[in-house]
Amino acid sequence: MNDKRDDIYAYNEKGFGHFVFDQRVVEVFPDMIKRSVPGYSTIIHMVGQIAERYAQAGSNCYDLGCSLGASTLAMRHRIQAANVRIVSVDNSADMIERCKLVIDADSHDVPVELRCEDLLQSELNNASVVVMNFTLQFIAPGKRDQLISKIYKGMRPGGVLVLSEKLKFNDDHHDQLMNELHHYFKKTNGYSDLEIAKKRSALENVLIPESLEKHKQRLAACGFKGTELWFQCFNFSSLLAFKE
Ligand code: GEK
Repeated sequence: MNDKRDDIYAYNEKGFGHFVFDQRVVEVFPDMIKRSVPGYSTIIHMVGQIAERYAQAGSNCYDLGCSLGASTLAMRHRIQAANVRIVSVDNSADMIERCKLVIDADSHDVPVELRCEDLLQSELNNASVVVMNFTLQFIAPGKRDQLISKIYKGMRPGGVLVLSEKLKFNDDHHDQLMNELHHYFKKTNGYSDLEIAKKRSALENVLIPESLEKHKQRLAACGFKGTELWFQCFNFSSLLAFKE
């Protein structure tokens, strides 16, 4: 499929406003995320593999902050267990509307329920697999403990949470280095210095990264056991957290 190219910050003079997941972003989202998040396609592919391994018969698999349903489809195409339902949640009506078209165009038979809801209000139960791919970073830091705790409580024993996040590093020098390497990644993917600077400014106080240590400490405090970092490229990471 030919993704529409993300040029939102190339021309738009109003590009310095806060970043929102609106129709304009929906139009270019697949291109935007692939050219902005190192390892995105690998993570999506592995989400399918992880879901195949961990989905339990008669359980729910969640895609929290589903955007256009990339993780939803990766899970849907790989899940083998019987009577599994995928629940995909996003609070952007524009995202959910387009996601519905994507899911409707896909013929796999695992049922998918789309919900336009705030994750902080959304119900979660009987879950064997929960995917939160680059979404916790958009939740207010003061609400993150309660969200992770709710996810833990809604999971079955033997279940897994896949938590992908942009990271901040405690060492300022390393943090700077990782940001520079990320920006160079974007530059080699065709974004100009001006586009990168504008997007960075738009995401200020909207995408709030935390350190790996902070994520591990929160997951452990909420009850998860054996949290493992399974993917990292510069300041982009993905963790597996297990419920015993
Ligand atoms: C992917 N997982 O392609 N409640 C529900 N959804 C939210 C909330 C909230 N409180 N806050 C933000 N979102 C996807 C990519 S994008 C990541 C996820 C990115 C939603 C928001 O509307 C957006 O669709 C998604 O979280 C984050 O693997 O763009 O960097």
